[in-house]
Amino acid sequence: MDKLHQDWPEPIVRVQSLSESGINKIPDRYIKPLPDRPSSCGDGGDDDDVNIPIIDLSGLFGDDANLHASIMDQVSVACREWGFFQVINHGVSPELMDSARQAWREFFHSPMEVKQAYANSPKTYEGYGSRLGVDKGAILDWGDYYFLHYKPLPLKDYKKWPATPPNCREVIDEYGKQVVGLSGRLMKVLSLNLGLGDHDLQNAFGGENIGACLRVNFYPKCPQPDLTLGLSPHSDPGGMTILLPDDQVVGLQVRRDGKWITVKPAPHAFIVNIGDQIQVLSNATYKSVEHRVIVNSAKERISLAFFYNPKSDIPIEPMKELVTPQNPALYPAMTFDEYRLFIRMRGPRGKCQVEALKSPR
Ligand SMILES: O=C(O)CCC(=O)C(=O)O
Repeated sequence: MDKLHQDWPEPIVRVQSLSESGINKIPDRYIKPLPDRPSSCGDGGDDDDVNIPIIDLSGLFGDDANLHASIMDQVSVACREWGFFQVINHGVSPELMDSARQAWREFFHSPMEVKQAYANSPKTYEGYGSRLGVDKGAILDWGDYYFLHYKPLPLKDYKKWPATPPNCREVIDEYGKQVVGLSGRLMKVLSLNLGLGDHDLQNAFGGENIGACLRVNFYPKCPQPDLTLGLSPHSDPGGMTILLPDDQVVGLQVRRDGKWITVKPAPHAFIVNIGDQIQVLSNATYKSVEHRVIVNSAKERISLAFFYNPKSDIPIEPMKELVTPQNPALYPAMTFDEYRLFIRMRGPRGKCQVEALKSPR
């Protein structure tokens, strides 16, 4: 049987159940090798004074040409130099952001039998999960999650979305609509900044037929946070990620110049990051950046990662306008379906997956 048609290689243990059982030592299978632990000296340490750029989008669609140019420029610098930035005044309702996070908190605090009804499998990953990757004996991350599809329409299946709390499906629906709207606006900005027409990047994603999915991450309290990670280093395989972080607890770290920078979220900000597919389409003008999540012993943490992806069955390759004799195409064409299959078998692995595609021609 090929790897993706099997079930999980070992019985699934919910990290939340482990955490709530009151253990004071984490099981061996969550203990990371020394160099991968959060405060290992080998990673250059954390830099507390630095933050990713914060960009106020409020002037983006107004009449002030200077302000407009300045915002375009801030996004351009953030995409080229960071691959990660925060946006405020982005047009998504702050109340909706709060209610989406609250609905998911309530879901994760529902009785286990309610959550188990949505238990997922590696075939599609949809539903309630506790591991990524199917390697038997793998060291696992300290987190549970829920994964669902919002787009395209044939994949959007309300029955696979939680019915608890009662407003959950309605809130996800409206949240998805507004975040897809924000993603479309950002795609235009990126496209123009790459020197393309405002619709070109979106068209390369398949126009209206993009994919969009949500992974809600739930990181329970951890009695030994120095030994493990909530989510191992990875770059996002899709197009662009719009992350709603926890409003109380930090945890996301971005790799920059060999150091891990802890993101300090601004109130009601979204964290935007470039995924592997935009790295490929932009011929590495914009790069997806490695990130990871640390956990702590005092507070649980929740985050909503909304992945805005190309249509899954069209070839994604460097855009012809960005390929010249001086800048040859760095990647071969591959559909997002093919790429995702490759990633899902292996789980989070830093940036080695997109790097493995590199083939100067
Ligand atoms: O929890 C976070 O802040 C980041 C989550 C993340 O990187 C992901 O879901 O891919």
